[in-house]
Amino acid sequence: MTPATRVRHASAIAAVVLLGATACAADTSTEPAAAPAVEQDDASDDLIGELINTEGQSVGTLSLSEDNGSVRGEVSLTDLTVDPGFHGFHLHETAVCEADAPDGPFTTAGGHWNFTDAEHPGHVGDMPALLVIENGTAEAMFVTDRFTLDDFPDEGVAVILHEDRDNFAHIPDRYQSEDADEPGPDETTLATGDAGDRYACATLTP
Ligand SMILES: [Cu+2]
Repeated sequence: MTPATRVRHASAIAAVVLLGATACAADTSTEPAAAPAVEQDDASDDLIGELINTEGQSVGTLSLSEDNGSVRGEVSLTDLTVDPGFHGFHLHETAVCEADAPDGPFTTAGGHWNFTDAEHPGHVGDMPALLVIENGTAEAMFVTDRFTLDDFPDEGVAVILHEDRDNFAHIPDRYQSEDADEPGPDETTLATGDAGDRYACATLTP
């Protein structure tokens, strides 16, 4: 045994003795064991938004709840008159749902909610596309870690269901926009996913 290995050996024994001492101390303790921290699922903290269409009629809800460090979203929509298929579905930055906004329905909800430098589809408020089926309903459950419910600003945000599909800025380099200098997604695509007009809107306020 070299002097160096002897020293390491001695340290290992010391560590074992120390661990033993700690275990003994714990065994003789009369303190009740601390209960493990359990995250309470407090339904009152959930955020629920009721979406209205451009006629002001309710078409269902999006609810968001904390789920072990991530957020669970549940969507249940009915009476949708958009084409069946996938539709862009995002949180937008301003909690205002104005069907008769001057620039078009629900445009006052602003752009996608985002507090990072990311572009679409990396925005905080980018959620999975919603599949509307032939009978005009859409049901979905998803989990996201893009935000927590604590991240919501006091004024809230809006959720928007769009008329069109979200392309998630997936524009292969063989395509070039008239507005861009180079192939691939242009500025509009990187901001919106080209999901088209806004069909329904809800505010989500903590
Ligand atoms: Cu949107």
